Amino acid sequence: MKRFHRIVSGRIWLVLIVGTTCAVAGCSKVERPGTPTPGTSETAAGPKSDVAKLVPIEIKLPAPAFRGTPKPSKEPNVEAPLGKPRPAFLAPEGTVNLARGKSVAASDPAPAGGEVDYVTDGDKEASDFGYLGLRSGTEWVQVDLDRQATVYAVLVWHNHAEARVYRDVIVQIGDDPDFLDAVTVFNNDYDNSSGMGIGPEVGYVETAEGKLIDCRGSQGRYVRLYRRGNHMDDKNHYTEVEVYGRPVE
Ligand SMILES: [Ca+2]
Ligand SMILES: [Ca+2]
Repeated sequence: MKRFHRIVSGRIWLVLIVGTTCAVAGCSKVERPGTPTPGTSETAAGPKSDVAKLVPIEIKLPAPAFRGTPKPSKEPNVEAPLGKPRPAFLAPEGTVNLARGKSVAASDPAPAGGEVDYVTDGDKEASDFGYLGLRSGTEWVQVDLDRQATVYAVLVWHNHAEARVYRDVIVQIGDDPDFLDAVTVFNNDYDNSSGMGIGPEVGYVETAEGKLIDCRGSQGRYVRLYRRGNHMDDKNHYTEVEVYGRPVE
């Protein structure tokens, strides 16, 4: 039944939602193939001696699965959908998803739905049974990459069955599991309601393409992703998190 739903949803979207399947924010931070971005050049992404060839990272997208009529968002500072597929994101050759199968911790000791393992199990399809649901408020999940890595991009899917705008999307990378010392690579909390400072990034609409965050070669072992509900309800969902990088030698 789940499979049928995905197939039907996908076909409907192929017909009806052409031009919006990639309606995500963040595409402004990526470049066309062959055009190194500031965050993926050998000077910005790592040591100057790192002259690895830049290639598009390979991303396997889930099926588009919007259902129902989207509830208009009144959230301020939300960028318009790109209206076309997200351009390829370039990173040094050998960059892979380091998060797959890795252990996940969450701020909520008793998640209302799902398991923390869902965040890195590789299943990104839209399903009410496929996401980790955390309590309301500012909550986080944290992926342990097992070892320090140079991170070029984080890709996250919340609940992409609906066109939700998640609030206070904050992503940090650090070597300390308690994140007392970490680098913030994305923060779109415009009113500091999560108490971590006002962030410069804008909001975006959740879709099957997920949100790609340019991490510009930040190094660390842990990646933490905060949320504070979304424009439809106060729930925090995590379907999948991918961390594209290379282990530090
Ligand atoms: Ca998953
Ligand atoms: Ca906020």
